[in-house]
Amino acid sequence: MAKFLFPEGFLWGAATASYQIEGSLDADSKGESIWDRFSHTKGNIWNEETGDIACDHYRRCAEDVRLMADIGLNAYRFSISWSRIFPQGSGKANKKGLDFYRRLVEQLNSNKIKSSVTLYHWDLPQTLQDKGGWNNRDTAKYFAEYAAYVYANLDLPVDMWITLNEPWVIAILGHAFGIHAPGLNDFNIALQVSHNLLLGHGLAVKAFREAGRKDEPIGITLNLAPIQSLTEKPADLEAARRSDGFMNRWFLDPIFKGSYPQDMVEIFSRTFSLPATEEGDAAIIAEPIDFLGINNYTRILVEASGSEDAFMGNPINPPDAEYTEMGWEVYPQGLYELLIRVHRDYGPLPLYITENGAAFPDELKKDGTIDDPRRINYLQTYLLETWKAVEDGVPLKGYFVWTLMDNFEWAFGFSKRFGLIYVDHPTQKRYLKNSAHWYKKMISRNGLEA
Ligand code: IFM
Repeated sequence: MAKFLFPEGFLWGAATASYQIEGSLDADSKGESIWDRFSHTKGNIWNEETGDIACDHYRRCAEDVRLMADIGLNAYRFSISWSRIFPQGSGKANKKGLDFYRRLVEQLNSNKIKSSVTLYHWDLPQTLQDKGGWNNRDTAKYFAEYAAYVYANLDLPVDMWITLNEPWVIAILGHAFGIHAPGLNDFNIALQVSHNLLLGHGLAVKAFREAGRKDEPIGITLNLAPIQSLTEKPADLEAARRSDGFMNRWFLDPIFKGSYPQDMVEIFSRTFSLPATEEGDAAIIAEPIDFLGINNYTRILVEASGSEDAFMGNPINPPDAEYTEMGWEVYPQGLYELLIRVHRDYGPLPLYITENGAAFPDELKKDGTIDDPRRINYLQTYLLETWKAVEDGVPLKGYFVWTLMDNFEWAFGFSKRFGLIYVDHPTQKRYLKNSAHWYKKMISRNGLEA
């Protein structure tokens, strides 16, 4: 049997996000977030579900850290809920909110699990949304102030800091497609939001350097996908190039090259208003970072849409491919392609896969087991491609499965199970799936056997 071992010190983790697991929606003076508001608005979420209780992780945190230790994770990525720390978004801080995360980091540290802290995974304080949310440039400044408070007061060693999770999703799904909070449908706003998010990221990185948390790295997590053209026809190739500009380069270029991609500026400006910017923004956004976090689940295959001004091709779902419960094509070789490309075009800098995983319809058997071979196969094949990328020189330092436990999958409520741990939501009982046992073995070998 061949072995595919990863470099020593490689991080093997799982990831979560505050709103998806914590519950305790107003405990210890937490303020309302846009996801509280959005999920309580009829028609937004499958089966009218909400994150009010979610996995009750706010109260079951110690048990959950024990489960992480059982699986053998050496890293855990979680996010801080801004409205626990600043219930009104800014102004007076709520010490009790931060205490929860301090306890969590303490428990992780004492279990030798490295902590990866995301400062923003989508749950903006509602009071800031009432002032325009991310469409308001001031939100970037409030974000940096909140971040600075956390840097100064989460006074325990933290292993990695991540400013934002998936700004593309925040801007586009939340402000152009209306399927995520705050539920807007305006592409002009989405473009402005993308800029303000990037600005908030840059300001938070600057504040981090000023906070003097030496030896702790900071970066950002982007959702990236390899984009492929259905054919070699010039129109399809052009559609793929634009789709890549929209999905990937619109965020990568300003962060790593100091400017928005010129082709996309030109294409967007045919139909939309470009974001309002101020002098100095580009330099703030390009403030150097220590690593890039990549979330990847699938590839995007496109053909030309027929419209001259389209910024995205028509997506194609090959009929003979395998799909996850989200309808996402299982395409492991795309992760290899993506890692090589990001390293080539934006490196050299350490990379992490901060999310990768799959939802499948899992079934809890009477004996408390969950047999999830398709998830194991997904993880195994994606990790094999990851291994190849490392062999070919990509400085990848860690991998986080999405997700630790079945949780609130945004507009899909609890209907999609991505977890290594099965959560029976009515009882909140947790059960390790076979994939968790598989992951544990893989971590103990520091690699795959195939
Ligand atoms: O659940 C989400 C997560 O919050 C962000 N990345 C994608 C995951 C699966 O949809």
